Amino acid sequence: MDVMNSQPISGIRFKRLLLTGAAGALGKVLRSRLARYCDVLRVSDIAELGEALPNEERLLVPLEDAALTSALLADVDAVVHLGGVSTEKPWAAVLPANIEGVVNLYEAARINGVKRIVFASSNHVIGFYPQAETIDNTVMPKPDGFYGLSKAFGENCAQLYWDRWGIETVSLRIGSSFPEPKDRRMLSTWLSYADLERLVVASLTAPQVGHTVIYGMSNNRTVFWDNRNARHIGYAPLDSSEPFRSTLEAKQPVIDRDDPSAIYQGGAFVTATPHGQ
Ligand code: 15L
Repeated sequence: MDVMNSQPISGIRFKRLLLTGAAGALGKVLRSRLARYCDVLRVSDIAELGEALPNEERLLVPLEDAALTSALLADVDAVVHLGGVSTEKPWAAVLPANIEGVVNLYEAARINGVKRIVFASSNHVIGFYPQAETIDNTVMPKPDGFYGLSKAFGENCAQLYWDRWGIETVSLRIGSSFPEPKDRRMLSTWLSYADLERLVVASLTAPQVGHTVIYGMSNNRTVFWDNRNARHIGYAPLDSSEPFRSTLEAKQPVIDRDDPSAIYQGGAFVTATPHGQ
């Protein structure tokens, strides 16, 4: 269970926000945090959502069901879309959740007049860039598996709905959001839970975003990513992986330069089989 140690950012109030994927790892983190910024937090998932918080509406909705997804977006001010597969999986699992699901979500936004989506994309959209390179949000995608490929599709879907229907999205290429960084790669990719909240709130409230891609990382000293093109989001991370560096470097003193997970930004995902074998 995430222990919130930050005060909510003041002066932000929505009537109703929708959080999809609320039963997932980051969904659980954001559920209690986002509830502080709205009169009603509508939460959805395909998994059991547990006990309701006082200002919550809970709905079990498979996003591959277009009609249910359309109803899910009725009367919401904005969506934080975490729903779907969040790690490497066989295509049969990725297709309904992350491809059909994302199209249904954007169609539902268009039908219901929802104008802002915060889309949980992933660093696995660009996982095959080397760790030795610093990239910004203009590089060509280099997905490291079916999961990363589906997130690249989601980002393209966001771009289409901005260009044709004026629905704004901030696509968050989330690095590694855990209570603490777990290995040397995460010294660069770590996103603390408090910074995740800051990133999502900034993405919901920035005045004009069009479709913006931003990397989800804390204020780490060593980085793979450059967020200067996304300054207009106003995301100001306050945490850093630096306090964990000495412990993680002592645990993993030698980096195997022949190990793909040490070479590429996507880490172990670049060799994870997408076929479930
Ligand atoms: C992700 O996209 C995953 O959802 C998460 O479980 C982490 O493994 C993360 O990427 C990462 O790259 O560390």
